[in-house]
Amino acid sequence: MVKALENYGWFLPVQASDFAADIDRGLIIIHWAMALIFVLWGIFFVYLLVRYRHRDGHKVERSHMSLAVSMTPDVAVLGFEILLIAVYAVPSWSRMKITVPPAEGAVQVELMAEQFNWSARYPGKDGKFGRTAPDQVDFTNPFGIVAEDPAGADDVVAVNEMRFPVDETVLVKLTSKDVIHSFFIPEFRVKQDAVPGMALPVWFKPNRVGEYELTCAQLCGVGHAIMRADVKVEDRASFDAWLASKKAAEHADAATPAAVEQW
Ligand SMILES: [Cu+2]
Repeated sequence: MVKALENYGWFLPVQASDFAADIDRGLIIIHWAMALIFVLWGIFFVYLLVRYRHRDGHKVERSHMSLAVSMTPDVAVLGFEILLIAVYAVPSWSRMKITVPPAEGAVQVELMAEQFNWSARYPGKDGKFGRTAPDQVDFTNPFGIVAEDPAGADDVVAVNEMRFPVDETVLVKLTSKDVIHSFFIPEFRVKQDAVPGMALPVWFKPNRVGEYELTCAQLCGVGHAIMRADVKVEDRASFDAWLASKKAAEHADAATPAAVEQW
């Protein structure tokens, strides 16, 4: 079980990917700006209440403020928002969502969401995913990996468990088997809907060794709340050892049919 709660304090969760600081910068700028606007408007409002309060001998009078003066706060807020979109939001969005890193050199993972599990597939030592076929899908083969394809022989499948080597770019191919789910690792500040019929790229570079939690962020049915996976970021050697152990366990399972039959 994940010690993910340790990653949360009074403010934002710990930053565990290269995107985190950038996302947090936006959140912090927007919150401080909103707090400032809230306080300034509050002061102005109280000033008006006092300045124009009811007093004997004073009558309501219309006065005319020039349009330029009355529009100044609105124009200032609008200008700030345009600046935020142009200077911060668009470049960050482009970096995080539009510019897909090349698959070569990245840790590739296929991640399939379904009610209510996350199945991950790693390509194994050859770096190639084996062919899949829908008629091969069963409980022990969630991706339907075709046994005859040599590229698939070393593929590693993990259910509700993902690991990533630290400081390496991870490229996830995200799919869904049934309804819309959403891939969300708060500490990475990465979120992406998993849409049936689409294979969507998600990428990030975990930069903090630790344990995290992948949660489904899209209400997807009665088991939504338990749709989660353990995520561990570790050094390269531990990651490779984990892949090898998963593969060994798979072979052991296949060698003892009883392990399968008990399901
Ligand atoms: Cu879900």
